[in-house]
Amino acid sequence: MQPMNQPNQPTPYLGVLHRYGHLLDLPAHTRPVTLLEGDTRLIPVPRLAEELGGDFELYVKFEGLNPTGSFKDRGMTAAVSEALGRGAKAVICASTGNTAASAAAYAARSGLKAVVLIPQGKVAAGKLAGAVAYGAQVVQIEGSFDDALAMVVEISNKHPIALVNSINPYRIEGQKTAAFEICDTLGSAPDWLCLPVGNAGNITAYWAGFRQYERLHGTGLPHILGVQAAGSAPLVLGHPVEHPETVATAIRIGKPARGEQALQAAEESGGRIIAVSDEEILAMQKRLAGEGIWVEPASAAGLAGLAHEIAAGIFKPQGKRIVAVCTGHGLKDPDIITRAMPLPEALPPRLEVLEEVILG
Ligand code: AN7
Repeated sequence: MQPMNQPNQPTPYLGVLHRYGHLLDLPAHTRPVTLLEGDTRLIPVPRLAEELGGDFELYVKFEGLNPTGSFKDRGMTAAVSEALGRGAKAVICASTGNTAASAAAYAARSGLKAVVLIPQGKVAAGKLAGAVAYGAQVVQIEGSFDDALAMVVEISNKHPIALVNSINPYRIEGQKTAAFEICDTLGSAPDWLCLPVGNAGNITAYWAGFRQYERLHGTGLPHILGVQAAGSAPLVLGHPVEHPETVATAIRIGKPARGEQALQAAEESGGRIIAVSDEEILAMQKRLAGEGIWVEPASAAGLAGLAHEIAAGIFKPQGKRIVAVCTGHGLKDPDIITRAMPLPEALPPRLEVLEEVILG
């Protein structure tokens, strides 16, 4: 008998713990909970590179393509899997929004209760809606993210509720997978990695991930450019910011929990941490959207920092391979676009009117 023609059976993708779990320091009791996060695209943006004034390779690692629309899902799959395996019944976090949505989704997936604390009035609509949709108990704190974080640390020390902020080491373990993916895609580490910095978990994890891959596979190490918003730039100023402010609400953080590690990552890698203005962040958000990549404001900060340094003549990109991490999807924060948007013109349903308007 002739064998039947089989359609191509691609290897199934089963999430970052399945793909990279052997490289992550997770306890044996870990019970994987996944939404098939990770495996995000590295999108080449040659036109943007040219506009920025250089002959160099530029890629966007678009982390907004994760299941809940941000990079947080990589660390959250690890943290919630560990909490579930240890027998936790609930998880808790403080959040500027994305961590909340991610914790809520992974808790829902594993049947755990999620409690999320957010700073009052400063969380983008898509993030709050996500946390609510996934069934989390959402509490607003009349204070900043930093106040909320101090509270969840205290309450998780007192009660059997698993803390899933990036203070939790398993968040960093899972988050390292983004660095592994970049090396696997490019065949080596890029020359530079630029990314936004808020509570500093992501930059800490990237650096740990790149170092681990260098030890294992000799993939080299990137220089890291971490970028804060000027109104929330404790790592640039060298002291905490009591009342952080920025349009990039995701990184409106005045006392980064892993600030020391962020500074160390920047220094060890031969990179730096800088600040850019809200105007520069929004301008870069617009330029990226012009490439068809809509990211939330905070996510444009890394590239805004790169653009700033090139324009100032501090950074010479020629011949380099650069990856910019865009941490969250634009859909998270639609208000930032619609707020300044004139309502689209309303027309009667007649072809000649439409022709007049679009063809002039
Ligand atoms: C889109 O969700 O801190 O430096 O509570 O949502 O690892 O904190 C979010 C942070 C960058 C900064 N981009 O990353 C939270 C939260 C986006 C973010 C950051 C965040 P970290």
